Amino acid sequence: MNNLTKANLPVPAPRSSRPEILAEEIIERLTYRIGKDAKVAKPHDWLTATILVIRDRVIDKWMESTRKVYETGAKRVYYLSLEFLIGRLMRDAVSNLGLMEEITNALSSLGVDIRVIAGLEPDAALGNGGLGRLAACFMESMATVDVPAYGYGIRYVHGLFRQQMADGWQVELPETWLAHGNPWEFERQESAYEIGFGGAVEFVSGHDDQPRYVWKPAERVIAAAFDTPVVGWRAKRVNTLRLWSAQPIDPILLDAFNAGDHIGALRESNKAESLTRVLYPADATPAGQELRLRQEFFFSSASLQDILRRHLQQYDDLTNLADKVAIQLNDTHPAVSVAEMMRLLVDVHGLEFDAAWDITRNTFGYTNHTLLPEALESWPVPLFERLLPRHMQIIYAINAKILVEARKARNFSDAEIRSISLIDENGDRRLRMGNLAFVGSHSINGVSALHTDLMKVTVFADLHKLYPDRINNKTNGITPRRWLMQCNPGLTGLVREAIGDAFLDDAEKLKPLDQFARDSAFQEKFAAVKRANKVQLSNLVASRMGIKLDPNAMFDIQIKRIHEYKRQLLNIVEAVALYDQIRSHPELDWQPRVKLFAGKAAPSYHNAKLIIKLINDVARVINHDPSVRGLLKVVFVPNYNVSLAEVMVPAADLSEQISTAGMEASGTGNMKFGLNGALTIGTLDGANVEMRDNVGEDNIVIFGLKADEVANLRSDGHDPRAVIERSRELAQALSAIASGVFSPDDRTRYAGLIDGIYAHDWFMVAADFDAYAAAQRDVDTLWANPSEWYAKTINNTARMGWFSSDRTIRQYAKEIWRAG
Ligand code: GPQ
Repeated sequence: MNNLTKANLPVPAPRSSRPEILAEEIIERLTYRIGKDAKVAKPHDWLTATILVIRDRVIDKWMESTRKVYETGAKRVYYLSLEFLIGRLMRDAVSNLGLMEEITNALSSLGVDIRVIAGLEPDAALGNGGLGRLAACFMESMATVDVPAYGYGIRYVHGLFRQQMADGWQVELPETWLAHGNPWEFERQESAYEIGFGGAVEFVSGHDDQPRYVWKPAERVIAAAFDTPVVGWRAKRVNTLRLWSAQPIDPILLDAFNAGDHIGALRESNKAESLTRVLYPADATPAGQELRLRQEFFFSSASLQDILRRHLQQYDDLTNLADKVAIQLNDTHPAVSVAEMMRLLVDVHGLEFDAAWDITRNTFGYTNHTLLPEALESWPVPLFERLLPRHMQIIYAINAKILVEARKARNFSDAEIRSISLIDENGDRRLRMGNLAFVGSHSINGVSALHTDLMKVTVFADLHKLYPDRINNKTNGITPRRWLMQCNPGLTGLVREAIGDAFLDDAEKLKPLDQFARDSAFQEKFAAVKRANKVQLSNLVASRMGIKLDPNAMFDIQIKRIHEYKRQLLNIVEAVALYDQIRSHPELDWQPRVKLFAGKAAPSYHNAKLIIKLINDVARVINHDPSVRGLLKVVFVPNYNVSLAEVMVPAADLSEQISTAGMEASGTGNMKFGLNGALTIGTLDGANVEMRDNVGEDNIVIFGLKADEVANLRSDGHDPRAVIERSRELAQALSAIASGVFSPDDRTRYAGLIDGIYAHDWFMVAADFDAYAAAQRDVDTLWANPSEWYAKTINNTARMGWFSSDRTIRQYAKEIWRAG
């Protein structure tokens, strides 16, 4: 068909949104796409049919958005991330399309309850925690604020493991989100690329005096694209999340098969497919395994080949790449992209090295998400060189260029030069991915003001001296669609009643709600919404765990990955101290509390898993002790994921954001809770600092050491033993845990964990304990005064709008991408 006849092809009319039509289409999909009669269809079939109908509405907008970028020549933004923690999509899509009522009615006319089938949708967990969830919020916000963007990542067959409890211990089970197929995605067999590994580099003499090289990989696999449309609020725009799946070049080696080697015949195929089979479950701790580096290169190379193909198809010119393309590296996981872009520009497209370098640097931006030294990715040079020999060469060339530049720029000491180098020469030689991402980008951003300031004086101190204009801050945000409107319809309805609808399009327009903070009629309604959300969570806990919660008690919640720096241990030690106090001072006016925890531990993180067990051990004792008189309950809710967060966040009275100051880059759970009307108890860490600035210091409970105090204490010598001896409550709680009061079946279970607090207290659990316990008693006092409590929590909802990821994305678009 030639282009003329193509241009004359009819475009289908946009789909109707009338419930009768929707219902008809659902039956039609059930029959012709799924092959089921409505009479025998299972709930899953209804879900799939419904998603297919919703997807059609999304497609109309999707094509329009894609067409528009071609026509206007707008700059495209590419967000490269090894993780996208998406969660369920149906409610999000329906709500952003504005079809909630219509779909609900269509389904109910067919005798189907939307809540029942919505609960069957798998929770897509292609990520570990905050970093992956941020990528998902960003995808939704980029569509909302009309930035033409593509997310690129990996289509893991198994997302983050399912967490089960066995006698209080975490057990990991495989997750199978694709078991019933994935009706949201489109497989694009035509968008497939070859990805190489290993082999050798060959020298080819060019016509010019520039040496030319070609990489001859020893192994090759295919990257195949799967696209999921991402709808923005009010369906203004629909962007694409493109996830790569690895496939073998030869699905079966027929020679081997015919010779009787049936297993060997599939070896290639298995090897290719294992590349994208599972998500690495470690959060902020590099696994350091070859497969991980293969995953990183695989998705980087596929994405860059795709980006260049699309660009060349439209512009047939690479010199304007940085004007038309912005690529954001979500942490260092895709940092090898810097070298791969250079290889593609120089070896494949024939650009000069220096010209290619300018294009590369002007195209990339890099977001850093942690300062933890153990979390900074680096690869042993021999491993990297074996897997990516041409990239290693290119990196040496980049390094030479940078170090010459540094020597010229100013009088750097040898130590400073060593820290700028892309190669860490201390011990075995390692390639520093953070440094590679830094020098290959025009913008390096942190994720909260404090974190960005610390970046400049810690990990990137010397690179910052060399390139003082590159580090900038972009404080994280969350999408208010998922994290207010969808997860908390009660509060959303109440706010609309009070201040109208403007906040639906601009979260900062929640501000007028401030006027209602001290309005007792409004406070009552606000409290009723909170209580209803607590009842909902109580029902979930009752049905999953058989534990009964009192929705009148304060719900005190800490949900996030289990990590020592996040200090779930501080929280549970305080619970033990409180338990002591309640028993020894029964005459005092204790405020009933339920302490809820949820979160996964990396399977290889011993102390994190032990902390989960400790929480469960403490829960068992406290929850069964009649002398507690229902004043304290401890619950660890298993298998934390996005969907569980959507129930827990709206039900929180108190939000625990208690990381050791200087260690949490930003936090985003903190924002979700504040927006949903919880009071925060927290340290001056990450974005908590900016939350305090926004909500006002009277509306947040801040305690503990500040980041500089932690640093000073660590360098000047902290004597935890002396601190513990001065604090009776702490000493008693620690000794109870260490001596086996909560683990009669294994009295020494926690001896090592508690020993760490006595010996070095790296995470400042002892150092911050008294301040934390005192802050908790302040919280009790506030809770005892409901009108004060609700005034503060209403102020929180009113003042958290700035933490919308729409604001964050607008800042990225304006200051980093120059797009949109
Ligand atoms: N974060 Cl390096 C992760 O979730 N995983 C990681 O591997 C790294 C960081 C988090 C970080 O701990 C939080 O403070 C941030 O709020 C979040 O990234 C998003 O920036």
